[in-house]
Amino acid sequence: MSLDITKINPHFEDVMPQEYIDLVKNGPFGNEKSQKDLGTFKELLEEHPLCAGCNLALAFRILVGSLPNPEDTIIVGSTGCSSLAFSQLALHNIHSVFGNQNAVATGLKTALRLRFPDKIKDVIVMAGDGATADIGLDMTLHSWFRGDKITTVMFDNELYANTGGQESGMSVRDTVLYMAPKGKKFNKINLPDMAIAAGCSYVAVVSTARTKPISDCFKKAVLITREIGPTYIQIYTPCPTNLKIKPYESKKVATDRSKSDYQFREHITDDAKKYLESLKP
Ligand SMILES: Cc1ncc(C[n+]2csc(CCOP(=O)(O)OP(=O)(O)O)c2C)c(N)n1
Ligand SMILES: [Mg+2]
Repeated sequence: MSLDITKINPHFEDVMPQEYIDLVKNGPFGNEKSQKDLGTFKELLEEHPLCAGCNLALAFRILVGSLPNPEDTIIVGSTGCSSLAFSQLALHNIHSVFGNQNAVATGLKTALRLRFPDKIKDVIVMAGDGATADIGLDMTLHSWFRGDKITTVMFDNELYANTGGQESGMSVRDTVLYMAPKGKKFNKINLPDMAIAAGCSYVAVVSTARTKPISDCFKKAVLITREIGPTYIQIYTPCPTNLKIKPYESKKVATDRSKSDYQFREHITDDAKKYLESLKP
């Protein structure tokens, strides 16, 4: 049914834009992809206005290229750098007011469950660290407390990038930013541990240093969310513009941090593990 919606009515084939024809013929609809396939198929996000060397853009591309069922997915975003890319995305998405993304996702998930009780409908939140862990922390935590079946992804560039470089709860202590000239005065929030305590069935910490773990962990999270409960993926996505790093060196920053204080980490509950096992052919 959902796949039928993406197909082109034969009567309109001659007037459809080539971009859309390519998406139907050689895109990810009904044809699951991974990060290793990037560059070989028509992607849902091909252009964006984010800065050169933006790690968030890289993470975003990998995520939308790894959706298990893009034709049955709605992404909820929030204000921030990522919202600039959402407008280029060939997929249903909602822009929520800054910080409200998990509350909006809860309402959406509930409505979809009632309207389509027998169908898979993946609701995925993708937002910055400020939206997720500062102004939206209440909404993030309460969606987890309620056990809402939503996947939450945070693009952690450790600052408010879009508004010129204020500190966020996710900034590292003592970091000096354009708009935090005296340095941040308290520690980085440990949101992965809070997610575990709040009842997430699966939590992963990854970075743009390596693309495969982003794809693998995200796929696991979306599948677990469907049947077991909320999941959380935190991706370190350093911002070259605010950190004053040359675009071509920004990935190296991710690599260095992934070897020190931003290492790969994964938490999975027994139920979630069993469920993933049950999906294996
Ligand atoms: C309700 C509300 N408060 C504040 C803002 C201003 N604002 C826009 S983007 C942003 C920071 C976003 O930071 P983050 O979520 O970390 O995303 P990033 O830009 O770093 O990707 C803020 C404070 C807003 N648009 N709406
Ligand atoms: Mg940010």
